[in-house]
Order: sequence, then C-alpha cells, then structure tokens
Amino acid sequence: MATRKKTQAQEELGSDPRMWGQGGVKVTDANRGAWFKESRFAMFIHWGLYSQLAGVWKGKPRHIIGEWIQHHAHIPAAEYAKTARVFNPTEYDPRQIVRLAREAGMKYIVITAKHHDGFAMYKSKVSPFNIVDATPYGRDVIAALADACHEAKMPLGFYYSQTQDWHEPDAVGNSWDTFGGHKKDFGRYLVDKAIPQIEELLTNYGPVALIWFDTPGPIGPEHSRKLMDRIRQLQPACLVNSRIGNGLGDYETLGDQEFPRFTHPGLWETIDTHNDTWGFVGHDLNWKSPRELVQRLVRIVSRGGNYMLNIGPDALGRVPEMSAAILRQVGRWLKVHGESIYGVEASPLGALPWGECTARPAGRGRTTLFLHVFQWPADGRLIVPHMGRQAVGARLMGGRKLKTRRTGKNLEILVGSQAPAAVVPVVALDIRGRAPAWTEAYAMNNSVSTLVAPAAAGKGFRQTKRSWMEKFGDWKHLECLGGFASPRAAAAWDFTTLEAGSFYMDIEYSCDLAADYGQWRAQLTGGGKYDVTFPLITTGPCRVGEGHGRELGRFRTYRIGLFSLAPGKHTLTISPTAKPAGEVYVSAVTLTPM
Ligand code: FHN
Repeated sequence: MATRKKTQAQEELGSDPRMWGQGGVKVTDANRGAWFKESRFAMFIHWGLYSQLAGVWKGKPRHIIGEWIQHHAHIPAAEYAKTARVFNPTEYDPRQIVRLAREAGMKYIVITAKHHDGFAMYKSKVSPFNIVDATPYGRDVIAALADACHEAKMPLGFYYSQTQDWHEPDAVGNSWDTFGGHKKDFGRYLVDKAIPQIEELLTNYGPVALIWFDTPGPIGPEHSRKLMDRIRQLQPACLVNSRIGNGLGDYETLGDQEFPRFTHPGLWETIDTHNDTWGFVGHDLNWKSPRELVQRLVRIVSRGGNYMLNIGPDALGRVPEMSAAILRQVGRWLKVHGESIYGVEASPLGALPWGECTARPAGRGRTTLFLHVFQWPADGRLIVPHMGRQAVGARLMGGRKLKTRRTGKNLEILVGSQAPAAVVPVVALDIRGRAPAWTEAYAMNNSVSTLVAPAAAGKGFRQTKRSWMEKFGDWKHLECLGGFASPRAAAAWDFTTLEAGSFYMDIEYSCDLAADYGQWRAQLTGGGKYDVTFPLITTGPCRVGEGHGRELGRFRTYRIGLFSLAPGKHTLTISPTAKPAGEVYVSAVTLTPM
C-alpha cells in the first residue's frame, strides 16, 4: 500500500504548486521579453560548494540531485560550510564556458549565484559565506563569467534562491539544524541577506539579462513584490521568472523537466537536466544523447517555449567532457537547422504522429513550416494532413529539394525511405498563406500515433497531472486522466486513418494495488468495430525520492491487442467496467502499425 504520510522534504519540495511559482501566474508578456522569445535555447549552470561533494557524503554515493546533498544527508550548516576550505576551482575558464554555449547554439546563460545552500559564488559584503572570503580560490567566479559574457555579447542571468537558504537560521528549508533554538523571522532574512545580495548582483556585474528565482514556497506577496520593485529600480530591463512567487514575473517557468503536450500560452520556459542532476554528481553518467536533446528542444519550441538546458561543472570548474561533447553536437545540428528554432512560432498544426512542427512567416504572404521528423517513414512518404492545397515547395534542410503530391486534402512529401544522417531531419515546407487550423488526431500506417490524455473527451473522469521523482529531485510529469467514477465514465478520442491497416493498441497507465486486475473496456466505432475487455494490472509504486516516504503509481504500457481499421473516422472509448477499487491514471493510448 502506498504510504500517505507526508514528510518534511515532500512538504518542502513536492506537493504544493506554490513551491514552483506555477498556478495562477499572470505573466506580463511585455516588449522586454522580445530577446528572450527570439532566443529559444539557453544554458543553465548549477555550480557551487555542492559540486565539491559530487554526490558523495562520508563515502556514500547519493542518487539525488547533487545540489541537495546537504539537505539529503542533513549536514549541519557549520559542517557543510567547511567544504569551502577545500573548494578551489583552478580549472574554471569562463571564456571556455561561454564558447561552449555559443558552440551549442545557446543564446543566453543563467548561473547559480546562490543556491539553497546559501553560498554566494561572488564577492558579497552581506555574508562572508562566499567564494572570495571563504575559499582558497578567493576569486569572484560570477565577475569572471560576467566579463566573458559581456565580451561575447552573451546575455547573462543569475539564479538566486530567495526563500530557501540552509545556511541562515531565519530562512526556509533547514529543518535539521536547531540554530540554538532560534525563532525564525523570514522577513529579517529577506531584508538582511536576500535583498542586499540581489542588489549586489544588480549593481556590480553590468547589465543583468534576468534574475531566476526558485522554489518560492511560503514567500508572502509583500516579499515577492519587494524583490520585484527593487529589481525594477536597479535594472528595469532585467527579466524575472515566475518563481519569484505570488503570480509575479515576466515569464513563466514550468515545472522542472516539464514538457506540455500542447501549445502553452504566453512567454515561458522549460528547464532540463543533461543527466539526472543539476549540480555535479560524479556517478551520474546518464547523459541524454544529441538526438534526445534536440527532440526535447524541438518539443518545447514547437509548443511556444524556451528550452534551458543545464550543465554542472565539477569541483575544479570543468564541464564534464561527455556533456560538452554532446552539446557541441547539438550545436552542429543547430548550425544547419537553426532557422527552424530561433525566433519561430509554435506549431499551427494539430498533432503530427511522426514529429513536431515550428513555423515562420516567409514573406509574400507565405509561411514556412519546419517539419521535424522524429520517426522517419520507412515507405518514404511524409504525410501532412490538410496541406494538399497550399504547398508551394519542400526541401530537406541542409539537403535537396523534395517532390510533393496531393492525396485528397492531404499532402505527401516524398522524402525517400532512407533517413538522412541528421540527428533530427527537418523538412522545410513553404505554403501559401497561413497553415489551416485543425485539431483531429491521425493514425498513419508508417508511424506510431499517440492519443494523449489532454485530447480526450468524454465524461466521468478528470483531466489531471501526475508529478513524481525516482531519483530525488529528478522530476517527471505526465498529464493524465484520473478519478474514473463508475462504469459510465468513458474517455473518448476521435481519430482518422488514411488507409486500411492493422494497429497494435497500447495503453499507458498507472494502477495501484487496490485497483489491481480491474476490468476495462476498449470500444472502437467507425471503420472497424470492436468491443473488448482487458485487465489493468498494478504498475507498482514509485517512491517520491529516496527515503522521502511518499509513493505514487508507476506508469507502464499494456498491450490491449491488434486492431484492423478501415480508412476513415474512428472513435476509441476507454472505460472501466466497474468503479475502480483504487487509483488508476491513463496518460495515453498509442497505435502502432503492424
Ligand atoms: O530545488 C531546486 C533544484 O535544486 C534546482 O535548482 C531546480 C532547477 O529548476 N530548481 C529547484 C527545484 O525545482
């Protein structure tokens, strides 16, 4: 059975959306955001005293995000501070980091000036707990990076943990130190440390492109407002992310590693780890490949957002070689395909089974659609629904012109069966006018199609989201359907097949032990009629972080069967045959051609 007891860590990190500055954020999408919107791809840097510990405390490797090691191991603030005595990043080369960002095609940089451990990576008169005063290195690494960025005209922003500061008795987060029975006064911490340190950042390092706040949590509206006012006074052009809290901010930061399924409105970003940690962890070698990174970048940009990808330099200041090499490969892809990323608009099209789309006005009333092909069609036909009449011409980016042909209202681009070498090939399709709006889903005979939870219609269930971590701090999110209340509850997806075909149908779901082996029904109406029942087997629990008590159901897929479909419109309905005895969430159904 899942444990329902909430722990301190979960309270602090997990369940309250205010912790993330999401929910009810009214973002001001002003002109000040124009450069941000154009940029699309950025470098996040998590670097601090925790990089010295590299995910190991007292000889024991921790499978967590590295910058949380003090919290995870309950290291007393005074003991943690001793790490500074050996922190000596003699290999730190800010020019090389800026060069790496450039080579990777990243357009701005945000670095941790002070993370939750409270350690300032710059000279601060406010607290001696800073890199200049407390380490043998004795130099201001933020100043050096600011110089390198200004020299290279690379916009630079600062991460500042405004609520959590585990070094300070008055701040939020450190529940393991008693600080001699000290009575907390958050306002005092804000006035004595956070605001003066932010003032230092905004006065000593030239133009600051943005201030990146984090885990606002319990911060009150008056405190968020105070921070905002001070930033506006000192650097009016500086952007502020929504994690300042209380609905303020110039743009919205979604959850860590959150990839919305559809276009998301306003100015926003998703931040992502390269492996499974932000701060350096020596034993985490789970690097995402160039293809995965490009696909993640494309998924965010096609939904209208910015993608900020993290690097975690080590104790000496070196960027892990594998991480740097992979980023350079992403940059090589962007050199050829950058036109499909920078300054583009979100996809105007409905869901494309084989990939994602971005768009750009092309002059003379035309639009270029950039078709990012994640699944290359083995039969050489890339099918774009509803585009039959408007197509003017197509070319493979960095390659040849492509022939097209109309099949009814749809367009087939004859791309050949051999996938090009690019990590993600892109077809640039010029069309007359704007792309027509359509929303229906398609199942195609040459790619896997996914019917996603947010697209489901029906009754007796609710649209929801599940967020969990397996390694502590490494978040996963899935939009899904939950709360199926009775056998009358039914989730329905309409979709169209263009040709006759047989498809394997798999359901992606999570099911707790209480609902184990519940009976469900899949009904298909339209060009092929089916009504079958199937069991949903428990998916087992996933603890929300090592040693942190809470458990959520894991997601897995279950193959319902093989279905023959005639060309035309279909409706798939998924429903329980009785009210589930426990929690069941459905996140997607995939249709895979046989
Ligand atoms: O707790 C932090 C975490 O350490 C990391 O800095 C991430 C980056 O978005 N922000 C918080 C969790 O969301």
